[in-house]
Amino acid sequence: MHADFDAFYAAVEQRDFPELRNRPVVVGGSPSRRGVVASASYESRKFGIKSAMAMSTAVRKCPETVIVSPRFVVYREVSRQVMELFRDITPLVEPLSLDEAYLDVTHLIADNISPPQIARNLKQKVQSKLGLTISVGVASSKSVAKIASSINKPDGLTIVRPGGEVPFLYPLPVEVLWGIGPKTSAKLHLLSIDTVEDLASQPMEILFGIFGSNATHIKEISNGIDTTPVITQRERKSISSETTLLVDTSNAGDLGEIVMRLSGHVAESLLKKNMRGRTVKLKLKRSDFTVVTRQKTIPEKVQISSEIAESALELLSFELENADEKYRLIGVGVSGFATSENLQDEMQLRFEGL
Ligand code: DCP
Ligand code: MG
Ligand code: MG
Repeated sequence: MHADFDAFYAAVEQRDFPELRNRPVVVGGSPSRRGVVASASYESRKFGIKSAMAMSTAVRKCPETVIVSPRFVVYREVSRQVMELFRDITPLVEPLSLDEAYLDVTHLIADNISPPQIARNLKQKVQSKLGLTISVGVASSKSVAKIASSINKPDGLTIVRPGGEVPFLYPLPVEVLWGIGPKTSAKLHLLSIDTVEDLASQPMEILFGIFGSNATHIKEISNGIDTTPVITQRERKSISSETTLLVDTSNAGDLGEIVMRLSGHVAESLLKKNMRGRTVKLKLKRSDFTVVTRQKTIPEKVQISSEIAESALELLSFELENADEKYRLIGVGVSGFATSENLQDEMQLRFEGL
C-alpha cells in the first residue's frame, strides 16, 4: 500500500483552525516576498492553484484565497503520529516524505481480511485519531501502489488487483510515472508519447535515447513491473559487504583488489534497492584484532561500483600510508541515505531560501 495525506499542510491548518474549513487555503510564503505555494487545499485547486506555483499567481487566480504561513513543527509532529499509526499495523513502513509512506501488508492478508479492508481500516484510523484524510493505493508493487494512491485524491482508495497493472496504467498520462518530471514530459509530448501505453510500446533504442541508463527501469515500471522491497529506516542505516582474508596481508595490491570486489557487491545491493548514499566507509580488522573504520562523505550520492571503489580506495591508501600493519578482514559500506527527516530538511531549506 502507498498512503499519502491529502493537501497535507493545508489540511492540518483547516483541522486546527475551523474558520478555514471549506475555504480555498494555501500554505506558503507571502506574495509580496515572492513566496511560493507549498500546499493548496482542494477548495483552492478548483481555481487552478497548485503546489510550487508563485503565490502572486495563486492570488490572481483566486483573490479570496486565505494564505497561511507554514508551521513546520506541527507538520513534523503529525508526520510522526501518522507513521506511528502505520507501524501499529505493520513494522514494514517506508516513509518517503513527511506525508507519505509505503506499507508492506502482504503478511496481514488472510481469508477473512482482504487488502481493501486493511486499507479501509487504515483510512478510518487516520481519520478518527488525527482528523485528517489520506489517499491509499493498493497494488502488487510499490510503483503501482504509489500511482494508485495519487489518481483518486482526496480521500481516495484505489485497488489494482494482481494482473490488472497493465490495463490500469496504460491509459494514464506519462506524468504519473516516478521520475518523469515537467522537462521529460514536455520532451515526450513532442514525440507524441502521451500515455503510459505510448511509452511502453516504444522500442528500447528510443527509450535509451531519452532516458539513458534509466531506460530499462522506465520500460519496467510502465508495464507495472517493480520488485523493489519496502525498506524500513532501520534497514536503511547502511549497506555493506565484508570478507575475512585467508591469510593476513599488508599487500596494497591485494587489499585494493578486495576493496574493488566489495564495492561491486555494495553497488549491486544499492541498485536493487534503488538507493544512493553519501558516506563511504572502509572497515579494517588488523592482525591483532583491533578494528579501524575510516569514512568519507562526498557531495554527490553514490550508487555505482566505480564511485564507491574510488572513495574506498582513497581511504585504504590513507590507512596504509599511516599504519604498518597486516589485515585479516576488510569491509566496504555506504550510508547517508535520504530519510524522511533529511528530505524534509532539504525541502524546508528550499522553502526558506525562496
Ligand atoms: N511540499 C512543499 N513544496 C512542494 C511540494 C510539497 O513544501 N513543491 C510540502 C507541502 C505539502 C507536503 O509537502 O503539503 C506534501 O506534499 P504532497 O506532494 O503530498 O502534496 P499535498 O499533500 O499538499 O497534496 P496532495 O493531496 O496532492 O498529496
Ligand atoms: Mg500529500
Ligand atoms: Mg506526498
